[in-house]
Amino acid sequence: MREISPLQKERMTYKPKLAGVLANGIKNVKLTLKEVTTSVADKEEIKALFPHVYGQPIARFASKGTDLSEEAKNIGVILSGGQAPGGHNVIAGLYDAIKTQNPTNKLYGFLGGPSGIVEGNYMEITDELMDKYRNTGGFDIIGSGRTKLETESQFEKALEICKKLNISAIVIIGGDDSNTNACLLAEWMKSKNTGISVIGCPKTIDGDLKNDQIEISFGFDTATKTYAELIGNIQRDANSAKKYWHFIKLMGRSASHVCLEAALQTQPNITLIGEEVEAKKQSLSDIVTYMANIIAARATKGKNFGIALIPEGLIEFIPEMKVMISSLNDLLAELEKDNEFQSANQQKKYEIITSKLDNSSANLFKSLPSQIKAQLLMDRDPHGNVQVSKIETEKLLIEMIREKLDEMKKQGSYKGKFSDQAHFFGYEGRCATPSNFDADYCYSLGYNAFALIQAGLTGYLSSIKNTTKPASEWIAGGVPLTMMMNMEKRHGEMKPVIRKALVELDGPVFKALESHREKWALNDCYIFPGAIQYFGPSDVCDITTITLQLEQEKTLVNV
Ligand code: FBP
Repeated sequence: MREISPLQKERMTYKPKLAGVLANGIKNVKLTLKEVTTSVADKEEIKALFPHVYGQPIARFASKGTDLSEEAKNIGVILSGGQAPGGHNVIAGLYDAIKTQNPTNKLYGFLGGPSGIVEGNYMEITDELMDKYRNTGGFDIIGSGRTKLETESQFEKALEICKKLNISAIVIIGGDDSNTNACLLAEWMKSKNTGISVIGCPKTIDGDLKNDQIEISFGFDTATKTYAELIGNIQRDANSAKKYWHFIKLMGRSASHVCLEAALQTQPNITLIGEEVEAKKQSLSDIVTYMANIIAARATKGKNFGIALIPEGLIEFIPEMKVMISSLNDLLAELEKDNEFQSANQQKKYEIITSKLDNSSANLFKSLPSQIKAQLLMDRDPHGNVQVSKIETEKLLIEMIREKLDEMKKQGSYKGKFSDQAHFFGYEGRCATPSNFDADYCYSLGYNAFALIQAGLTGYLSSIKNTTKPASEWIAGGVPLTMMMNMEKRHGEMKPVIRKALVELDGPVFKALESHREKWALNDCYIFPGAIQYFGPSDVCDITTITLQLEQEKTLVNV
């Protein structure tokens, strides 16, 4: 039997492209420090919490000059949070950078996410190990986890292990919450004069870790292309059988970027965008009416089938739900140590909850089907987030739409047949083989992280810009982590966190959807993107997401 697939074997030989400025190695790189920065909000609180790393300048590398340190260094690396295609290539870029600089440098991987550094679980990354994982999806080289790093004792344990392994820098590959960890660790390490720097790399399929300096988080490109392939396949199926309405929930904990990008790639009949629902103050019943009306309008044309995309984070954007979930978060944090609540059966828990919520939230909670109630009460993740991937919004909507259509049938405004299929695409895309874009981008992010370390920086996020251009024109540098922070309520307390980038309703990406969706609702304008291509013409293999193109070029490319 095979040990690896033919594609994986071939893919291992792929040489990722490196950002132009880094292509001759970091010995030929010069650092420029730009303007000083402030946090996106809550400046005084963030400054007080991060006095040693707050307000640092944006860093840029130029290719002429040799002012980075040539000191040999051991580095530790952590993969943190949800998997995203390309994580192994960040490690490969980092590994190649440190070994090129000095073959005696060592790279240690902490196992199972941030808990690895606290518990002292690690392995040395060797040539043999690294070569097995180049250009592959997943985080399985060292594993990942969601442990929150925030206590003095965790930081002390991290320092202890760094001293033992002679580690002078830690690279944390993660999303907003993981890079909040990175910032807290950087601050602590600097405050204690440990000489250990901490650098982050922007990961998340959700696409919500971006700003003027970070054009895209890695994994978004591959994950959305994978979902778009699956949606396209379902569209073909729906268009062939003409008998089902497919409701497809797409991952993305909060922001609807994944859903929006997948919609632009596939042109389905209905696309919900959480941020729009919030801005228009739409209730659950408004959403159901909107969807039912499209279903009814298609039925009048004899089309009892269609495709609806639903963002995973929708539920938290519906104003009434948002209020209820926020009260639930506070309540659950309060009830965490309440023995009566913790030992109660599910029915009793619902009663305790409804007795403590205000009237409108209590009534909304009561009106939900019991499986949704149970899903809403599940444990928050270690960063205090509701685990939206476990809430079956697509099924909730189907149930409510069915009831609405029955009502409309009685009133004579719907004469069709409604048969549904529910899907959730999330985990299917998080470990896909990275696209050429993610393979190259990630490799550059990792390589660049080492340049930031050798430039003596700490509390920075690795930044590669100009990414819609060929890699030879990519710009490398670093963004201070405090620049992206604000204060948010987590587990019932105000905490410093990196602010998520939500879909901008006046931006070119949402506008592209808005200007086409009426046509896509009634006519079948489906696009079938097919599988990601790794070999072949560049305009098929190297093309970036529509989101990135529209955001960077501000033109309606390909739509
Ligand atoms: P990150 O923010 O850590 O990248 O994870 C994002 C995500 O994939 C979300 O889209 C999803 O809601 C969540 O992770 C699922 O978490 P888990 O892997 O713990 O089930």
